[in-house]
Amino acid sequence: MKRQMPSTREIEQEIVGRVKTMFRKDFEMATKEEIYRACAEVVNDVVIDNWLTTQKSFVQQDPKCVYYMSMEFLIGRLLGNNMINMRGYTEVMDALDELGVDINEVEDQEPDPALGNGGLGRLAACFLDSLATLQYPAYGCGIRYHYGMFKQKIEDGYQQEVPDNWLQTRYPFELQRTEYEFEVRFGGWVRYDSQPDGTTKYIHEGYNAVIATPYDLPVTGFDNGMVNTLMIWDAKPKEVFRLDSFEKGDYSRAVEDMNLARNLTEVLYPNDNHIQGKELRLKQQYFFVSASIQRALAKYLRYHKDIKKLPEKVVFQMNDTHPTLTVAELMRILMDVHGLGWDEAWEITTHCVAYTNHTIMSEALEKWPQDIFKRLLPRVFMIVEEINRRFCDEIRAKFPGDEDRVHRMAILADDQVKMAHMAIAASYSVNGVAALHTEILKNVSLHDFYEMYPEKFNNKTNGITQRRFLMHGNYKLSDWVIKKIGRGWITDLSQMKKLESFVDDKKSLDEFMAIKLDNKKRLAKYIWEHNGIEVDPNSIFDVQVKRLHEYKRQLLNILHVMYLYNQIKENPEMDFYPTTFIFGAKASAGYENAKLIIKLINNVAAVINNDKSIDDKIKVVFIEDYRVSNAEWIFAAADVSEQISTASKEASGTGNMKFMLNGAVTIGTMDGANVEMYQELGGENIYIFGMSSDEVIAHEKNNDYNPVDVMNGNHHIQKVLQQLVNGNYSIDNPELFRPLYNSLLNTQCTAKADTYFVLKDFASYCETYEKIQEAYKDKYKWAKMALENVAHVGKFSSDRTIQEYVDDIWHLDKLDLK
Ligand code: 73E
Repeated sequence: MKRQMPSTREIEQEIVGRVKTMFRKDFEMATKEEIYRACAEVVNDVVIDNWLTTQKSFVQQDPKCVYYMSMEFLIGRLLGNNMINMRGYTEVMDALDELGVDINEVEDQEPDPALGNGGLGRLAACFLDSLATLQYPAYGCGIRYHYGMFKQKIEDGYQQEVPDNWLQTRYPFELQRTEYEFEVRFGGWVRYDSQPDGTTKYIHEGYNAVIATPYDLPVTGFDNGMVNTLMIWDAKPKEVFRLDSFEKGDYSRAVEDMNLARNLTEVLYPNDNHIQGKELRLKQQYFFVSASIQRALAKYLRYHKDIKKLPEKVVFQMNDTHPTLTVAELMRILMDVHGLGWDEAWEITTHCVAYTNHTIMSEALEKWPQDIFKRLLPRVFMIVEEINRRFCDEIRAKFPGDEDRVHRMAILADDQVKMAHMAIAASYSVNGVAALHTEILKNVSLHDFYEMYPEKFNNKTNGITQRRFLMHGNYKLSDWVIKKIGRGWITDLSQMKKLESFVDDKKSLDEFMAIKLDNKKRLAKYIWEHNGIEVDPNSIFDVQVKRLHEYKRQLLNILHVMYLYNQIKENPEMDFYPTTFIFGAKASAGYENAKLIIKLINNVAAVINNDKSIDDKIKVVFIEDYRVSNAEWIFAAADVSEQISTASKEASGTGNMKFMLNGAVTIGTMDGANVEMYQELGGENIYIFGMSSDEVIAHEKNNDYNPVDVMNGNHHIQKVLQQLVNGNYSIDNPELFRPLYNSLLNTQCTAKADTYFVLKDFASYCETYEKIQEAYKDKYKWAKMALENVAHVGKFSSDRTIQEYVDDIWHLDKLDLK
């Protein structure tokens, strides 16, 4: 039976009681942090009962389970999320209100668990939310990084990275599970032992070992009593000192295990869409993959005897190539631990693993040097060699005489281990994350593999959870929608289309825009408190928030702002609707151009915001430390959503969907899921500009794009580019932005220039932006467009995405919680 949250009155008493027993304090003396901890326990109490019930149903019903393998889970804060899903948010808010405390301040005490970089990690979190809400049995498997995504400080316009010590004080939502610890081994060598029956036994010796300890986090479903589990793994040394080595005086060997365990889970690699190829990352991958598989198999074998039937109960979904070691590690365990032969083990493995591709960016492709791989994972490497040998034979059988193809597709080639190739060779399903992306995989990036295994390829367009990104982040709009069309959309977002009946009703449009204005005021206050910049809530809020990457083209956006500023300066009487350009983005620490773009945005902001002559027509704001918690407020306040990546580069995007859900109108390229938003919305409710992905891909292939020609033909671009290097935005050091200038033009050397077609799409972007300016002036026209966006967002719920994964790939049954 589902346990419900207590009444407001009971919650109030419980909070006061908890503060007393946990901190030996009267409520009046408690700090905000103590109140937060008390609230967390009140909510945990309910969550844990439901967690127990869910786990009992697991045992009774013995359903098939998906293990979502991901190096990143960007779950965000849990208190608010769990209160919403337990249907107790209002009750806790009212209880706190009675006690004279603001719920926002209480929620603000929770560290934002930032165990991910961006879209890929946040997608994993949305998927867990939807799995629990749809009542599908699932485990998330990841890493308990001690330091998550760094906190960003802006000093003098530059990004500074500050460590995110989220575990400094006890995290109230995790549960250490020492009873599910497993050993994970690195290094050493493999000894062969011939058996009397003619088979060979492989014995791993001389390794370093760590103990993997899982911490379980509850994943609550919405209003259904379902609580799934996210297990994040931490490492501890097997022996603090190896006594044998220590006695022999080999101190460094003695502390090896200890150091290995210490380093393993220390920090998340803060790179989005980029792989550095550091050995420690390979260790992290093997660590969590091995531990997760061991736990999954232990659970399976507790209730089943026949390991060969594993695919009936278990599926491992690999979130990009990062957990691809799942393939080889499962093979190893099935053969070396459970004694299966190769063919039996391969049969099981290839029916248990599926792979999602998230990017075509070449710098994000995982390739490990074979020597490192072999030294670190000697037995696993042997297995990869055999997978590769058989895979190459299979290619030769299907495409006789095509050795070029064998070389292109091999798992082991060019002294590297190509993780995507292994993932595809072993998976029974390979999916892209938006329709266009999947087509590009099939026709371009993974074309060889598509020709080999067309039946494996399928598309699963990404989605987002409306529980966090509307109910929690924008409760005013959420309440309004409930008033208009009821509550069905909370678990069935397609019902938003019922809002269609209000798009021509002026009274409804007034209410809708009044909520937007309130949300803009809330953000304006945040900006005032954090940036000291005064912005006008009646101006257009134009927002681009996402990781900083050249392909996402924040540079195009800020160059356009520079252009608009020039226009207004040259023509002060020009008709221009005041606009606040809002940016938020973290750059990977070593990504020089990305960091310089942040500096440029801040310098442009400093010049424009202080120019009295333009009458506040433009404001530019860079929001520091963009993350899940402030994202919710930013989406809620946006009028215009900037989704302006170079077509073909953004596999899907999910921010685009969050803006749409909150009634912002998109200006974007035909890239990723924007294409499907366009299909859902019709051309009148979205602003599309720029080259198509086909055009981009053709230019890349023919190598025939010359940005200098574009510049020469457009004096607006010339002026803006000159201003990059004439000190206009960096008086002290006119050369500061030269690297950006060079990246766009590169007149000196032969290196590629303007890889992401910023200048090529510039004119089209400017033209399209003028239409937005025009449209905003017509209040009802704009309101209607914005509401059409909410009404057509149905497809982009992660509930829909998960149902497709279940139907086409995982084949799970819903858990019965009655
Ligand atoms: O388009 C997004 C997509 O919406 C894509 O760039 C992102 O995944 C999102 C969810 O599908 C993504 N991140 C990474 N690859 N694709 C990535 C690669 C390496 C390290 C960390 C993240």
